[in-house]
Amino acid sequence: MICPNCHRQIPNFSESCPNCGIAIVPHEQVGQEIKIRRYQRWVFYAIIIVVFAGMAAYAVKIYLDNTKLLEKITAVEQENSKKAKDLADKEGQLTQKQTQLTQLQQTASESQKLLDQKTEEFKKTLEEKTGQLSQYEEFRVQLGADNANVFKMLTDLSLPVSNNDLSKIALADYNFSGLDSDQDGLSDALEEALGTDKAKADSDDDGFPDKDEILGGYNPLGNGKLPLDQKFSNARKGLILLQIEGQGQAWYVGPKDGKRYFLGRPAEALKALEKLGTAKEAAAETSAGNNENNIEINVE
Ligand SMILES: [Ca+2]
Ligand SMILES: [Ca+2]
Ligand SMILES: [Ca+2]
Repeated sequence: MICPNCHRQIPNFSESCPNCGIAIVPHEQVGQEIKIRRYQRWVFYAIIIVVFAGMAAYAVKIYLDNTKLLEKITAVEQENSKKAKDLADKEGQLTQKQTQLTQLQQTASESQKLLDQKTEEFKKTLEEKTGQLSQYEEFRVQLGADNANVFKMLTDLSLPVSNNDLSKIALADYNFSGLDSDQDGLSDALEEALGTDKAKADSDDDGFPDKDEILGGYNPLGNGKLPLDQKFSNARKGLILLQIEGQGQAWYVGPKDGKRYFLGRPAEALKALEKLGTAKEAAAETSAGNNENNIEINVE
């Protein structure tokens, strides 16, 4: 056999080279060694393949996971987009509701304002009526015993009236006679009831006498016309009105012409009624217990 180191001939089955001294390995041992080495190589290859396969599988898994994650993210984004749209819609509706609420609040505020105004007007009217009633009561208390019966008849038949309402009814050319200090054709008593100056024929110095102005429908105490109201007058036809803001002067509203006829103060009123027509019958009806606020008097 040949030494594998010094390549010289050596005896078969030598355990070492007699020339160079290197240990000689037998052929069987070499074959075994080669088998082991091959086996190890295949194991190494197998490990490498397994590792690569594992890495590839892991990469595929990561890829699939990523794909799923991306799908989930896309779905979530779509859902978020939908929710954002819903939110925008809700905000739009909320804005609309707020606008409606503001409008309702404005309407409520206006209604409240109107209510306050009406309440205020009602209070004012109530105060006026209360004032008129107290004046009326005061006037009743001031009346003397002589006037009591006449007054009772008048109050049973009459309605209280304010000066303002009285001015809405046209004046009839009747009962102007009596003491006339300023000689303007209107008696002092009538001028007291009308509010004109009984010492001046032309109370407002406009060149037109009081009588001409008042019978013509003009204001004898200033510019313009009287606030005549035919509807108001018509509603009071046939009634006796008692002027509670003055001295209790009585007026009769003609049932035909709707004008007011001066009856004078309570004591004088009965005479005036007698002159007008059927005051006696009216008084008799009153004493008999008939309290209707309307009597028939013929006005010629
Ligand atoms: Ca006069
Ligand atoms: Ca006068
Ligand atoms: Ca005048």
